[in-house]
Amino acid sequence: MKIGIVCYPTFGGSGVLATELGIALSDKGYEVHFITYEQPVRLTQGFHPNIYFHEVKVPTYPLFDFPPYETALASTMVHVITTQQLDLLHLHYAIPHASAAYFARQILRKTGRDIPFITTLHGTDITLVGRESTYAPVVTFSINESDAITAVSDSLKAETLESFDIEKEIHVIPNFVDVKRFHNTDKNHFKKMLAPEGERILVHVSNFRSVKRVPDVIKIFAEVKKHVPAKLLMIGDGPERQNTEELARSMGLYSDIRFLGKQEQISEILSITDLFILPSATESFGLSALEAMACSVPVISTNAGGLPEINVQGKTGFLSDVGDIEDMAKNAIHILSDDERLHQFKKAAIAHARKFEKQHIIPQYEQLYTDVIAGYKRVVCTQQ
Ligand code: GMT
Repeated sequence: MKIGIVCYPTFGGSGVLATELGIALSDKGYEVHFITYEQPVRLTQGFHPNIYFHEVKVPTYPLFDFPPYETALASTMVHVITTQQLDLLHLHYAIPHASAAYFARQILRKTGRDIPFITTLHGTDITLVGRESTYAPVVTFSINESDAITAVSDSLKAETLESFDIEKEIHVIPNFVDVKRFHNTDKNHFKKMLAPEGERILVHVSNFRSVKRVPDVIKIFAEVKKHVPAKLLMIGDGPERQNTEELARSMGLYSDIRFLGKQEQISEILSITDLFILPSATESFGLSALEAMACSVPVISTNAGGLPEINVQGKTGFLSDVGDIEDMAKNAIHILSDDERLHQFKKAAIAHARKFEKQHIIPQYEQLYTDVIAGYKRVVCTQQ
């Protein structure tokens, strides 16, 4: 089967998941064609003979204050589907991928070709951006035109049905983790460099957008440090980074916090981590927390969106209301202040993460691809 995967190539969760899915499918013998504007970040590690990358080029022109990416994407889809004879398109993040795919399919139908497409909803395409009135009519239409719709959590499915007039079934296929790559390895020499006095290491990973409430991480850390010797590693980059660094400085914490920017070898950092902090205002799933759990790291998070589906209260970590810094700090101190308790939380975190191992989840996508292609052929035949 030849599958086209359309995604954002950046460090955001939807692009990471799409790339991991493409790699897993290629390992199983599928031919995978990524269509996006840059080489996806996780695709830069290792060579995959079954994977192709087709760059979407958006030519500039003095008239274009906003270069028309969606038009360039639809045209690239048409070229790739035609020349590579793809069987299916799988779109990650609805905007603008689903509407571009609808457009490409209309063009292809004029030439007698046809192809089904599946849209996977990831989060902010539904919970924040997609429901804005400037986008909502196109998002609703193009989701409904998809031959199948998936959401990464029960919570995201419920939010989609609440916010949009959806006429089709939404299949929940949770995100997954590759435990061969995300597992705890011995990096004690590295730990000694970052925490020479044996301090606990706390980590936050995100794209530093306001939805992640990154300043809350600093405030939680300030409370933790009053009770437990600790260091904080901040991984990722984005619009809130500067504010957050300023906050850390103004609170006199800068020497105990390292802002490491975008990192590719996250599992090495997670291997020396004692606690993962994710205080998001909304989070459809929380892939970064699952990757931390796979490396035996317990999680302090909010109870927003799909987080209760991966973080188990009192077992793999704790969940608090959005903005309740005091409660998150109290729970962090509870986990970190006792070696044996920390050990139990670490064991529970990895055990729960294993339920989301890629070999349990990839077959669900494979089955959906087979069903969609079979259903699509039947519909096309009866229409002829
Ligand atoms: O918030 C991000 O990290 C990026 C965003 C995206 O769509 O690229 O992530 C969303 O998709 C991830 C993969 O399915 C989920 O794990 C994240 O929870 C989700 N982010 C939000 O809902 C805020």
